[in-house]
Amino acid sequence: MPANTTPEYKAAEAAFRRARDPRDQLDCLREMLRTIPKHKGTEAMRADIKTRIKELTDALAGPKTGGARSGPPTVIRPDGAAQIALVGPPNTGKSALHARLTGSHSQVGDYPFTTQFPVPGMLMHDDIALQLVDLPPIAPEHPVPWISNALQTADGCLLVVDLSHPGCMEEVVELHRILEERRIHLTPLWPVDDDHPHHIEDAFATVLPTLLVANKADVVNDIAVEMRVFEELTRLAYPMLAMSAETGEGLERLGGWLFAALEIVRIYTKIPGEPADMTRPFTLRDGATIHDVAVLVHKDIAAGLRFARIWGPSGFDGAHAGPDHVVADGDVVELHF
Ligand SMILES: Nc1nc2c(ncn2[C@@H]2O[C@H](COP(=O)(O)OP(=O)(O)O)[C@@H](O)[C@H]2O)c(=O)[nH]1
Ligand SMILES: [Mg+2]
Repeated sequence: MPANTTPEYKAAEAAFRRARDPRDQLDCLREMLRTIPKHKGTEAMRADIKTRIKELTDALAGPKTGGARSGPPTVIRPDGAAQIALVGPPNTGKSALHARLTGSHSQVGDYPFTTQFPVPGMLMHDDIALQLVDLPPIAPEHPVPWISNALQTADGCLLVVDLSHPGCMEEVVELHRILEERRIHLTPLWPVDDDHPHHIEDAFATVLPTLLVANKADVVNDIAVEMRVFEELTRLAYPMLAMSAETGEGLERLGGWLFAALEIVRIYTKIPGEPADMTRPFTLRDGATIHDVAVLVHKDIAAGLRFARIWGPSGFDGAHAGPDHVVADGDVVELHF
């Protein structure tokens, strides 16, 4: 962060870090550019902001006929309770996992670099959906110019590795180097607090909570031993799950793992005098309040909110609660405004 910035600029930067929707990010970037003090000390930062604005505008524009760029958009608009990106070296089975977990038709190939563009898909867990985004491999021989924009919208990532492949560790080291160059930092800590992103003094750093997925467990002799060896030799402390896209082994644990790690809270809303809608919860994060629920329902409701009645873990029998009341997973909430 450049020295001597204004509170206005700091607020815009904090909002940018929190923003997940690329369109909101673009608004925040414009606000950052508008509020940043214009002197020598902020020159590099202003150039960075302009580059980001240009990249994001291009990414959102999608295919351009007759232009230099063509193909699908490179930024996927977040959907569902969270967006999780699949990253990893070539041929580790990212697309095979994606297809099996989400029912997508992401192309699986027995040659590297089959996946060229982000492919979204939804993973169902109980009554919520998590968005999984399949991505091209991250490897030195295949630069992906838009990778930081694509990862900026994610809440976390699956680092998919193939422990049966002899070059696995070198590839994972390379992957980290490439990502760090693009200012993307993987962390074993879930979830990330956007206001204090691990003390990285870089507005454009992306800090991604990471789960290591040891895929192809079906062709590894003793997957638990291999995972321990990998952890010891690489010194990477990511939480790990073993899986096989081939046999389906371990796949059923992913939804629950992500739900807990992301600290997702499901809230069911009801209208006075009517039964609650128990089919489609709103999803928030641990620590969210009645006010946050109201914002999700409608911002006009949030503005005029007086109180709520709550049934469930954080209140019972329709007890009254104010806008600051912290909700809990499974609460039924009736908003009064
Ligand atoms: N044995 C085995 N092969 C797998 C598994 N997952 C993927 N593959 C194979 O690995 C190759 C690469 O898969 P793909 O999903 O395209 O990898 P990506 O480049 O990471 O997207 C394909 O031949 C897949 O059939 C698995 O769990 N076990
Ligand atoms: Mg692929």
